[in-house]
Amino acid sequence: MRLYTLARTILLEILLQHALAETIRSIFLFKDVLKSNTTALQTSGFNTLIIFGIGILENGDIMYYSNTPGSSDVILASAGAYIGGDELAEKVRSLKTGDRTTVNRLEISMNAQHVGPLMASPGPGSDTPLYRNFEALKAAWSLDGVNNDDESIYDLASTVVFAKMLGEVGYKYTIAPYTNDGFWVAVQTNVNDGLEEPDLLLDRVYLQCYDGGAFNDPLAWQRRLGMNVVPLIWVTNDSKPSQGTTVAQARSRFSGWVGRGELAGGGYWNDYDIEKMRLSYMEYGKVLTDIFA
Ligand SMILES: *[C@@H]1O[C@H](CO)[C@@H](O)[C@H](O)[C@H]1NC(C)=O
Ligand SMILES: CC(=O)N[C@H]1CO[C@H](CO)[C@@H](O)[C@@H]1O
Repeated sequence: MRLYTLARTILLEILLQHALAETIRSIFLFKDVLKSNTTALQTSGFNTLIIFGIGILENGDIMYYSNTPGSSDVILASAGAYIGGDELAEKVRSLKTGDRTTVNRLEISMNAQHVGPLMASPGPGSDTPLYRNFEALKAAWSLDGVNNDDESIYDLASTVVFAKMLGEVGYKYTIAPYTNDGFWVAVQTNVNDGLEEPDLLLDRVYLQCYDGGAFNDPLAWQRRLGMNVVPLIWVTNDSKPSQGTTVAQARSRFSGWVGRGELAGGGYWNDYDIEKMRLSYMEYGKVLTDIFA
């Protein structure tokens, strides 16, 4: 009986992990976190928030670039210390810790600017400013992952070294491709070399299925990458209305894909537009909780 109970517990845990691993419900935070409706972000069914607009400076400092009128860029970490301010740190941490929050994973999203030169010199060592800055930021913001949204540089060698450095710091590593699948397959293969589920370093792929990636087929990308992906669609937006997706259209696109095969989850680009266009977080979130329960 004891053994049976133990076996059942283990089985349940495996099932649970499997289920959790399959139901990513994400949204990219384009708006300054200090100005966005964090209550809505916590309570609309999302389990993953990805904070957009992080960049590395030439000296290894980490910057939070403002994409919101009236906000300015903030240096988050320098010389191995977090200097982004308590208000911002508390706000970001609250996304995962609020009383009613459904969020259990926080990532920052960045491009590949200065990664190549910094990996060449001083390199990825644990005593470098870059390493220590990422360590300090992880602690201050309680981060789980770093998302690589490289859309221009595509340097394989430095990308892989940097990803492994972030793994040493304790981050998971994710990507957000819209094109260039050959590059991303090589990144996945190299970053995850010798690793297996559930210990993959590159453990998530957020695939842009709008704008430049409008014609991406998540199922085709999954076959090439050898892992399930999270397709992203763009909510209604007045800068490129043709790329906007209403709640009803979002439901139909995600259902269409899921009807053809299992996905890792679904997600949206981005919160700024939801607020600017006075859309409903709850309605967009419900599409994800219905389809990726
Ligand atoms: C933020 O979202 C919550 C929950 O969706 C809503 O009740 C509230 O009115 C929103 N706050 C603002 C300032 O829009
Ligand atoms: C994410 C994004 O590109 N949002 C845009 C939506 O439209 C407004 C203005 O129409 C832009 O300011 C945003 O940058």
